[in-house]
Amino acid sequence: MTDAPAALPPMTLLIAAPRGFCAGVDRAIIIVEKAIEKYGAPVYVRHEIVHNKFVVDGLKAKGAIFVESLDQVPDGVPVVFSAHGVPKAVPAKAEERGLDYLDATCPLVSKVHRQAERQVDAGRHILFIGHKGHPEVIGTFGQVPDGTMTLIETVEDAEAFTPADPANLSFLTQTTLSVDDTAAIVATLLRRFPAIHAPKGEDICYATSNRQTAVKAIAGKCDAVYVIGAPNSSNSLRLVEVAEREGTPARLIQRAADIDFDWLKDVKTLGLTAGASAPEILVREVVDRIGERFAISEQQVETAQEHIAFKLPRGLETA
Ligand code: 0K2
Ligand code: SF4
Repeated sequence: MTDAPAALPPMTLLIAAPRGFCAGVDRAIIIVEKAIEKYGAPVYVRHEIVHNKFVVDGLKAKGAIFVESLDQVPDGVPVVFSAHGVPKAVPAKAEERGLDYLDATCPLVSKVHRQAERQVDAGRHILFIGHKGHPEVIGTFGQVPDGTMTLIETVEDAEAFTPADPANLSFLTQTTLSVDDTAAIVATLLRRFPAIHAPKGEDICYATSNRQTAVKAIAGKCDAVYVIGAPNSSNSLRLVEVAEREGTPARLIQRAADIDFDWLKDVKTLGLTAGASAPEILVREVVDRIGERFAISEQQVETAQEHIAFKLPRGLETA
């Protein structure tokens, strides 16, 4: 007689919504795919189109070649700029070399670029709230002349900044920041510089803030949270921080192979979400892998619905 298989331990999965791809990521990936259809392979892409290895590997298989600098793009082949945006010098250089280029910068990042130009035209010095070295920050700094923008990463930076002219300041932000940390930095700037010019709307984009609200809604009810996303994905890292601040241990994983079943040993309720650059197929992969070891019951917890889509650049709509 064979033993009956031991019953799997129960686990509730609370799956945050919205999660995963945003409209800017969708658009950026479609731009690369359509560029390959239109021009034929290879199409070069400057920087990871979005910060996700699975996405990048999928596009490589279709004929995309990823490089970090325009200098690595040979003459006569098309190049796509990533969703995070590029300094003005990059398209200028592409034009100088006669390269066909397609700009996959998210329209919400481009909006911040235009605001930066406007502030400088109005004679204001810009305090840019963001993370040093991130490609979006490099791209936004590259919209304005050197010396017209100062990076503010923390409340301490906001306390320490000494302006040449406190009456002519403005602030802008990276699109993928922590909503709560940014509010604290902005409050410090407003207290110190009451005349500072604020952006019209939020620069932190709808997708970033919706995903943070959604993970906040589940984290308190969970014993642990997994965020699916890449270690260089700013918006994904922020989701881990938000969950941890609710007092729940949280970790970033790229896909099912990264699941630590020791860490899940005593977990009865696990929260799951995904950054704006992480495809839903990886969420399903993680759920299925956990389902091999636990008797799972899945619940979606929706805090908002998203119906945003961005137009493709001219010339690609029909490709
Ligand atoms: O969150 P990040 O800016 O690091 O970028 P990704 O993870 O690629 O997500 C897409 C957002 C791109 C621009 O905002
Ligand atoms: Fe655009 Fe926001 Fe998505 Fe970045 S996270 S690509 S700013 S919609």
